[in-house]
Amino acid sequence: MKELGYFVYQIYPKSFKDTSNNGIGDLNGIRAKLSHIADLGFDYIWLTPIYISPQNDNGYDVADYYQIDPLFGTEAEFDLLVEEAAELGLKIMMDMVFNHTSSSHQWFKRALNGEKQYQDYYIWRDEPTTWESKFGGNAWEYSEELGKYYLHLFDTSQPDLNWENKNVRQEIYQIVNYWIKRGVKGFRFDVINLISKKYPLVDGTGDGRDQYTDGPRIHEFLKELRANTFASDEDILTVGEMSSTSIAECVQYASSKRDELDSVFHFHHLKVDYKDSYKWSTDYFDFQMLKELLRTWQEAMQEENVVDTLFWSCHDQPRIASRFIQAQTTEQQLRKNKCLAMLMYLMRGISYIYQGEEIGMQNLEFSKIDDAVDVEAINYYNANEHIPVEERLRALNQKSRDNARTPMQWNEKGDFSQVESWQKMNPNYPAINVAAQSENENSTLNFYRELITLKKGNNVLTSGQIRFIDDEKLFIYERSNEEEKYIIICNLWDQEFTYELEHKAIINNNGVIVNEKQLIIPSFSSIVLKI
Ligand code: TEU
Repeated sequence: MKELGYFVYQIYPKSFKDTSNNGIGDLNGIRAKLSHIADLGFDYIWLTPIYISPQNDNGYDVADYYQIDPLFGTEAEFDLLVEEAAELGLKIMMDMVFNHTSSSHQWFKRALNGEKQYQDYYIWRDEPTTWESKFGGNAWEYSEELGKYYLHLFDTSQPDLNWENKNVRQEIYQIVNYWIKRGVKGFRFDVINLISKKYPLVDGTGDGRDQYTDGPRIHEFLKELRANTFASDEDILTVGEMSSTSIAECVQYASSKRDELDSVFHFHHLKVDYKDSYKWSTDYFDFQMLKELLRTWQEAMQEENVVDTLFWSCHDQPRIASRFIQAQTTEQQLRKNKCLAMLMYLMRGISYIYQGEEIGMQNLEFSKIDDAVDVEAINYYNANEHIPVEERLRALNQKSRDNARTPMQWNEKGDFSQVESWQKMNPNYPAINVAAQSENENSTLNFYRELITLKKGNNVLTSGQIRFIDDEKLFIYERSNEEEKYIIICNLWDQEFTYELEHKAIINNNGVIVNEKQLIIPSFSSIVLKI
């Protein structure tokens, strides 16, 4: 089992740091900022896709798995990045997108050109099923060239690969092994639980997800992938991104007994602000659901001795600082940032922190649809003309993936790029930036540093047992082993609560007033007590 104390920093290269003055972040930008990541105490850097791509889905549409997109830099710069990161104790984790390729990949082009061998790399049907694409619309696109429909669970420019074809699987193993040879020490597999489709292909229920999610051959495929690639190196950390999955499946994906993956990403806890499961709903938060979901998953993963992942953010989620109950003042916002961090990262699992989260970066105000860049956001906006414009913009403000993809705010001038950036920077950069927070002891950034240091140096907080304590308004859990016990209490609300407790030592305090037997916990505050 992999270490539960690992911390992974996720970089969205396009928006991290531009050094080539084209408004797009690059590998040299990452190299220039490695010490920011190393100083915070991270073990791994996960890079979202940097391969050659038409960028219709920001690199998740790969046209060549073997080459770095010149947009981001050169092959030599990548090697330097791996080397320089290693010198600082950081390993590189690459994003592997194998559910689909780009339609510009030569395999797809050759398929359209009539090469039967490559047609079998993809999934075709004479008539579409009713399946819906994750980005809206039907999941089948007609090909004039072949007179058939191909499957694309995401954008039309992302045709799904046919994993039933052994040649496809062999190609994939070759790709993974190629990156292992280049010194990569981790893999994040994009929507990996969608690769096994149920045959024959039929409509199924709803949007069709029951026909391809956690499909019939998924565990076999993952075992084969591992055996042919990363099984050879115990040092490699793998994580699978799972779409609409279940605890039972995840326990199997990440069980050390089954030889599939080391860990999984699951997203249920990030749908607690989806009213009636609808992503674009606004001004909604179900605290009980958040508590229940985190508790159930944590308990199940612990019971099965499986590694869980802890995360609030990634490039597909709105900014966590802007989610749930809204802070009314800057002071409250600061407490909220810290409270969220403490709640998540002292639980049991490998922690993933997304660029900008460590300084509490926030969602964008969308004043017009032109502010949106993401294909999913634009599709939602265009498909919902019956909803008033202001309401749609509000939904984008709260839920669009664009919120996560605005450039990193390095100092009071922004300092992401010398020229206009590919995506507008959040105008709050003079107030929220790395430089200002580095100098401020009380900042969100320094709290993340403190929390990472605290957890990594503490056996109980990494590998101790977790137990949840039910409370109507507070989020409370204990971490313990035979010798020690810690209790973590978090108030995610904009009101004060009290909690009766006999305690001994306080190792962390965030505005909580401690009386002899009672804690007074102001809005958005949290505390770790040693019992
Ligand atoms: O995302 C998978 C996925 O299904 C969701 O995160 C989805 O994009 C989101 O819920 C829509 O609201 C992965 C990548 O992380 C994402 O960036 C890609 O767009 C997607 O796969 C396709 O490769």
